[in-house]
Amino acid sequence: MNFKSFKETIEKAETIAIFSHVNPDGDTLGTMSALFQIIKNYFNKEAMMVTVGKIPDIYHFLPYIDKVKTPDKIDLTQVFDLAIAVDIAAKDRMNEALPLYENAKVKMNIDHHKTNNGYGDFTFIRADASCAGEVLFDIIEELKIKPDKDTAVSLYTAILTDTGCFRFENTKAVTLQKAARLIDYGANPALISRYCYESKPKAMVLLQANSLINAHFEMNNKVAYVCITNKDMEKFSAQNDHTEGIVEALRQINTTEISFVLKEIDENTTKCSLRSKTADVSKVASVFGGGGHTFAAGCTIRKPLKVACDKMLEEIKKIL
Ligand SMILES: [Mn+2]
Repeated sequence: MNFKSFKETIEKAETIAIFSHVNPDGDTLGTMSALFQIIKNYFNKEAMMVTVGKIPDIYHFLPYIDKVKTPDKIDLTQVFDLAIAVDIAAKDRMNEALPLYENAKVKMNIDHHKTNNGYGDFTFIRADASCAGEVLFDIIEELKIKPDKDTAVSLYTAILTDTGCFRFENTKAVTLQKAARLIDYGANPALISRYCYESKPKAMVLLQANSLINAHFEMNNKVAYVCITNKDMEKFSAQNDHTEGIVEALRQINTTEISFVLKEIDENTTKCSLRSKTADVSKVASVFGGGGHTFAAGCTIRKPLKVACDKMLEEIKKIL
């Protein structure tokens, strides 16, 4: 990895945009917020932060996150000197913001998804890293750039959330060592945990309870899944990001090998999140044009909820 190219590319650029993926999570937002601050404090430059979809309420504590723009608030024909995608496995995860990335003169890609095909002129992709935030932390440490307190908060949030509070397989000794260094730089672990895990809206907790009560089980309880309709969402006044955590709750069951959540988007579109304990669910997701990691993947299926469900079960049975 050519760390110098990170520095030189940012130094050369006058206008910079940073992209996070659609329906942003703690890693893509934390990494974007950290990169924004590094560009601001170390390189003395302003960058524009872009995302698609709603930023979950729990992440509003992240520094500068109120500056993030959605495509409807941006002139998508402008040409940036540099566009940087963070935590974006595939370009189409930028959705409506993609033209802005494509139009940029130079493109950078910072990620940790093994399915990332290496789009962009300068790529920093490490599948062994726990999250995109860890890749960025490695880059700045290599360049001897010291994160300030707020930057440490953003990077710590990326690591904390993508490792599921240091519980998932991507948690390694180096992950904890890096998290510890970020605490030394000023990140407050108890406070960040409280923001991320104990600040859930009531609608989210009730939607999760309702989903678990109505969960389905297949193949001797090895497969656990739920289907969430728009009606369910209305019933609890739930927002799209309120489905987060349900698929992990299903995996917690001791018999579960693979869990998935199907969410109705409209009558012909269904979103799917997959988790597993040992099977490679990124393979299942890629059948439907999605991707992700071995134990955590996702896809969008252009079928009605019921049909998508049957197709998903069919594919899962092939790998179990
Ligand atoms: Mn990530």
